[in-house]
Amino acid sequence: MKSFDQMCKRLKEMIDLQRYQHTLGVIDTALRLAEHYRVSVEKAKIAALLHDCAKGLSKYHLLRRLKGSDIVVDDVELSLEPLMHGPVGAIIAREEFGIIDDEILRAIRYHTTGSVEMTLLDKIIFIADYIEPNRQCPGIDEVRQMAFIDLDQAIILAAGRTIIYEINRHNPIHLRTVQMRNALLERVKRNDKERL
Ligand code: DGI
Ligand code: FE
Ligand code: FE
Repeated sequence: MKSFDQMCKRLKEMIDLQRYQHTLGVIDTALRLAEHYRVSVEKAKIAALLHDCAKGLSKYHLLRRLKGSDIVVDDVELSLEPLMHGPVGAIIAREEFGIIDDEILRAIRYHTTGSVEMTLLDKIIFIADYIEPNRQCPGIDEVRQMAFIDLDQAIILAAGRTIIYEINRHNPIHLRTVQMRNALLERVKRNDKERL
């Protein structure tokens, strides 16, 4: 594995400056969340650094990377370019950055759609990506505050906003985005009942 500085240098050559600045924001936010929720800050730092490493690739190169890899994607992921950079990012993190830690690789793999059974690290990368300081969208401050109070509620808010946004643009919603939200709603409901 390369040193963190070497990885930063390599990443800078792969994505544009704006994406790199977004990445620095995600690292900063992910580190604060990792400390707050007592997750490995080392893993959070690397997953955040590499989460968008495939974002600069064209559809042709995304597809080429997927072909011949052992990462399986479904038809919706294949049909929507924005959904391909997570899986391909995990491939590049492993093949070009030498990351072998499965927890880091899956956090990168699922950072756009989420998944039904998310680890704490998955959740931290998912929400850090959404709330990092360079991001601006209506209602984001509510998600920013919620992220440090209840991670599941924050993801429910973020996923809900993404789903509404994509539906308004007549885009398909990935099943995993919906399944993640359903699973978290169920979990929050269970926790509320237990507290009564
Ligand atoms: O790569 P980023 O811009 O930092 O953020 P991201 O990886 O979370 O998301 C990339 C895009 O994917 C973003 O515009 C939201 C979109 N997206 C997430 N889930 C879905 C989706 N788009 C569609 N059509 N369906 C989804 O389920
Ligand atoms: Fe992304
Ligand atoms: Fe991102």
